[in-house]
Amino acid sequence: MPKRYLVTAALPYSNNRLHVGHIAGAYLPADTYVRYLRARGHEVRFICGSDDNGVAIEISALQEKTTPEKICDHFHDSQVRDFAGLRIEFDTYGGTHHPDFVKLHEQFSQNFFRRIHEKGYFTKRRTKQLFDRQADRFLPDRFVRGTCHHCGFERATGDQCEACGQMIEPLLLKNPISVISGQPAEVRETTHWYLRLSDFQKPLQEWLEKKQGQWRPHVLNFALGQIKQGLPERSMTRDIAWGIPVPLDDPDAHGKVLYVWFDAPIGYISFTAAWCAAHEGDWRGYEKWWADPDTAIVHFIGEDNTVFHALIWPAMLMADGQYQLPHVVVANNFMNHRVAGETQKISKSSTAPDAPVWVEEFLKQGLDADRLRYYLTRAAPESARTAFDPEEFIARNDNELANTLGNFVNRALSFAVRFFDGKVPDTAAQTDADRQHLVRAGAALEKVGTCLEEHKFRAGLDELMGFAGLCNEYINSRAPWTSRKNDLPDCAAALATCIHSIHYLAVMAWPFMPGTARRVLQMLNVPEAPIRWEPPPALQTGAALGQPQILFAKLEPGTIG
Ligand code: B3M
Ligand code: ZN
Repeated sequence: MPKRYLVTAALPYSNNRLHVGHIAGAYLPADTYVRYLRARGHEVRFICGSDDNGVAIEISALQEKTTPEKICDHFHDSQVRDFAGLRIEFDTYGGTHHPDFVKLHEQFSQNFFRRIHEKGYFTKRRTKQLFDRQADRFLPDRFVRGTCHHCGFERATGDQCEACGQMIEPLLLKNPISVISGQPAEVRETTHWYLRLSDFQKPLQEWLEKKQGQWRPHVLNFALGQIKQGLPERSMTRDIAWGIPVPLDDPDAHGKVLYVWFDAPIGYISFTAAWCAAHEGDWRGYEKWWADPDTAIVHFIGEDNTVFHALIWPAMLMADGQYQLPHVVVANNFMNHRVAGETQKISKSSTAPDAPVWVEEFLKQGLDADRLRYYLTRAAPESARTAFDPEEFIARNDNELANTLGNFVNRALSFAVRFFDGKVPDTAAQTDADRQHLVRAGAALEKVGTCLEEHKFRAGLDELMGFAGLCNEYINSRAPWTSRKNDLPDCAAALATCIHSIHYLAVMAWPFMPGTARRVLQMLNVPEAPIRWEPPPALQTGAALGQPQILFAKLEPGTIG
């Protein structure tokens, strides 16, 4: 039954270039999933955009001696280019402070805050906060660093510990240091509005427990573990200048902005509304996606965003009570980088600026983006951290894409050009082996589909490549190069079966490698039409095929630095 899906991928902060860890973590699996859902005939909106507000952007602007607007502008555009280069195609790519989106976004965020406030779920509290005397400003979130009070990691930021993933209570950080001046931070008083997450502990737990068996265990275990420890109240306002003003008629709110993690997920909603305004003439169309239980909301995120998407955002949604809760939160772990036999974290400070793990740098090399999509799905950190390994990238490209998938396609189609005048051969002499092979093709299509349905992208690609392997075995065992000399009808039937399998491969490859799927369809001379996830019909005997090309050339060692 066709259904409606609203799929989101985490909003990347607009203060950094995208790297393969981001792509493998959230954007590529989301794009793969969306392509599959569409091929199944579902109605889908795929929403993303830049996360423009908050402390991270303000710090970048301070460091670069420029304005937050300029930083956002620059990186928003770079993100748009990177996604396009990788064929990751959102319906809309918004930005929480982008000129085309900020007005709606501000309205949605402020109304959301006001409604929760009216319902009494915030506690206004005068509290102590870390302060930088030299810079004369408070130090929220990432403006401060220190030793994690959970695990002892020494460079934890004041919002979340990178090592253990847990939320940080900045006042509990040991040896807190200001990121602006490098000086030890001191403590001063200020006022903030805290969301009482503890009010939602029970409903969150009940909701999450119902997701057992459907969500990845590491997401559920993490979220349920946090609930067990007890959810602290979290301040939803900040003492910084860049962001969305706190919409309260209260002198204490003056000069404060919403916490970026309050407004960012609301971006998913406001960008949907912006899409509706631009394409349907009425922003209110977003309700069909957000308030109608016939729509399944699916969030793709990286592991460090789990606490926000599995606990805080659902608590906000429960407090507000107007929208649906997420149907699934799909989280991947981090992807590191293997350099000279060592595993390193990918980051601006430790990764070479021209390393191929930066999407922009990868694309500069002129390699087909599908090779990267393939590798990143093959090495996807679905249940544990993995690493981008340039040597493995080349080996998989050569052994799998070139030798297994590309070789089969090329062998079969070149043979048809040489000996069947570039036309689809006759199937009249089809054998049991041919029929069985097509049964296997149908089964593979179904298995890949089930994997994608269950967000098992790696396993889905394994199935696809398993079938490509069977195709090679099949053509070897049917040996059309032999039957050509002594049994032409048999040769024709075998080759027609190969061509039919290639059509299956194109359908299965579409979610993973859309450019490749298109090229294969061109080689089959099948007209461009939306891909449908169903067994493709046999091409007509005598129909002209297109021009075969090498699908994937092998790569020289060292191509990917
Ligand atoms: N910008 C964090 C990140 O990029 C954050 C995601 C927001 S999703 C609403 O890791
Ligand atoms: Zn920690």
